[in-house]
Amino acid sequence: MSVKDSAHSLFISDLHLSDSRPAISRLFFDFLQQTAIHADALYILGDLFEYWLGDDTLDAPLNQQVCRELRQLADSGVNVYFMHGNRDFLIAERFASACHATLLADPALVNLYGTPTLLMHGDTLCTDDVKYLAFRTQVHDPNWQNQFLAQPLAARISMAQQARAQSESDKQEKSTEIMDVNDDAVREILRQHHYPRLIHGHTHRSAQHTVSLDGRACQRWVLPDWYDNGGYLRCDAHTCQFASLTV
Ligand code: LP5
Ligand code: MN
Repeated sequence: MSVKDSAHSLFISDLHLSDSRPAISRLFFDFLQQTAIHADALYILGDLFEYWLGDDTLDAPLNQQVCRELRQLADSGVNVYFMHGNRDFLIAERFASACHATLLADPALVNLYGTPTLLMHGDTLCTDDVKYLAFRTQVHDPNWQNQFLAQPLAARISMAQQARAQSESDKQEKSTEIMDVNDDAVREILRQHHYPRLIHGHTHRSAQHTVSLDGRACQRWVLPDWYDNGGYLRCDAHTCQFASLTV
């Protein structure tokens, strides 16, 4: 069977690549070279990096390597798409063009082999997490971002570390329900986009859900994180299925 006969796209998110977990970076590069190379498209739905402090960090060794590997994939004919997560929302056009990737808005509605499919990172569906959403509004403000990006790198690293520490401590106080998607928010976005299939990450609770809504059954696919091992979702014209990758 030729590659075209088995046309498919792959979806990943929440890799949280960082120098502190080199095995996951290696797993990702192997995935790009051995698995993603056979796909029509690779969709990275946010949190590729543990955090991103600005496109002026592109020449850090790990960032450079990730970019080189993505560029090789794109240059071999695979469309590479990138959506922001809550850790790497500062990725901008300079990064995307260096990697030969296309930045996607969140949400993005795509026609996947005839099935309308809504792609999201997933954080905006967690509407019960009021404290997180307030933080998100602040750091998505263009003025805040310009001021942040104008700081020296050492100051940005320090602020990111403080934010991470605060986030970890706040999460101890939040229930698992608060940090999961809100069912009404899911229904609302599905209605707004005329009942597509939904694929998102962020919650790290990989699963396939069926949302019964207004007499229809919408599929919601939640992508796995890449903390201990890795994984991806593969969709073709007929079906979607999860696959896992072992370090
Ligand atoms: O990230 P994760 O998955 O562990 O938790 C998320 C939510 N937390 C966040 C915060 C990020 O982890 C912070 C790191 C981002 C670095 C980006 C670049 C630098 C930006 C610098 C910003 C100052 O996204 C967490 C959710 C959870 O998902 C589940 O959905 O609950 O939300 C929070 O924990 C938010 C907190 O409740 C409130 C925000 C605290 C940040 C305070 C900033 C203090 C910095 C002071 C600097 C002088
Ligand atoms: Mn996330």
